[in-house]
Amino acid sequence: MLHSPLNRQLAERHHASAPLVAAISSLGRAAKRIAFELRGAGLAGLLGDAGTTSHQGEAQQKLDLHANDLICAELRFSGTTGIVASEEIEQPHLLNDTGSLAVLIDTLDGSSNIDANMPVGMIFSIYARLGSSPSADVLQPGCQQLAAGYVIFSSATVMVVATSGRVDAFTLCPYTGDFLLSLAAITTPVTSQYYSVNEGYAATWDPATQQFVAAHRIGRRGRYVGALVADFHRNLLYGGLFLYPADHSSGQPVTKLRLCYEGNPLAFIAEAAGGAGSTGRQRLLAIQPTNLHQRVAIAIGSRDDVAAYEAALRAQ
Ligand code: AHM
Ligand code: MG
Repeated sequence: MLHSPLNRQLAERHHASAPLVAAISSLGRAAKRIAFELRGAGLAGLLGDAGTTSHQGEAQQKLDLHANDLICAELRFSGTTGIVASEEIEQPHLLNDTGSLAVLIDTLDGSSNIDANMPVGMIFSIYARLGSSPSADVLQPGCQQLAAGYVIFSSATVMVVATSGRVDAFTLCPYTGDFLLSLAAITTPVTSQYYSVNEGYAATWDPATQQFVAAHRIGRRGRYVGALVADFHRNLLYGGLFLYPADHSSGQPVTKLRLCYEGNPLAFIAEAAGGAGSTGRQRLLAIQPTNLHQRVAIAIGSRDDVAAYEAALRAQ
């Protein structure tokens, strides 16, 4: 039923457990705060670099750090999240001893776009804790996710939530402050007229990727915001193939996007909507992560388009 509130929809249609509902609701509360703060960030002096670098040596935006604090505080308050891991912190943190869930967060993906008032997103991935150690809790293959989702902060703030077999979108209602069901049981087209890739890097790709993109683009339309959640969201709704291939210019493949924070949650959502997620050579959700912050090549979106890319790499 459209306009059903987030909690009710999760319990009734996703059959989510009470701890899972509590964790996703707390992410929703954090998202409301972040949406509010993003609107006033330019006035409050919250834009720009924080002057710090992440454990991976990347410049952190003030809002990256602020959003990370807000999300961790809400997850701690939920009580059901035991462990949190995020792009902004090196090691997983223990939030609640008794919490049964591990939550992985890309706090503000595409944050370098904030100063230009472009869309940004928060991505989340939720697992049942295994209980042996925090690193075991967060280093599970993506196919073990209980739920995954993202929030896109754009002209509207929309949270997309997937559990296995169901994807729903909830729009933050500006009148009531609730996330209300706005698209139910989303399915993504199996093939599409759109592709999303940063073609400025074409010379750095392996020859098979270069040839594939050169052929695939003919008769299709390119759409690339450069903010993953925005590119993924558009492709989820209208169909499309998002690619972020490895850069081979140094002789070794170098990839950018993270398996645990970006690849796995988005692949879980894509698969739940009838799409696919791959490195080009293997299913993303089948990878056993070895490092929380490891990076992968990503091909994600319409099922037949992802399969065509995989076939092109196999034929190399
Ligand atoms: P970030 O985690 O530093 O924000 O970088 C991730 C972003 C993604 O949102 C986007 O898909 C990608 O970087 C764009 O990269 P590029 O500008 O190299 O095309
Ligand atoms: Mg990111």
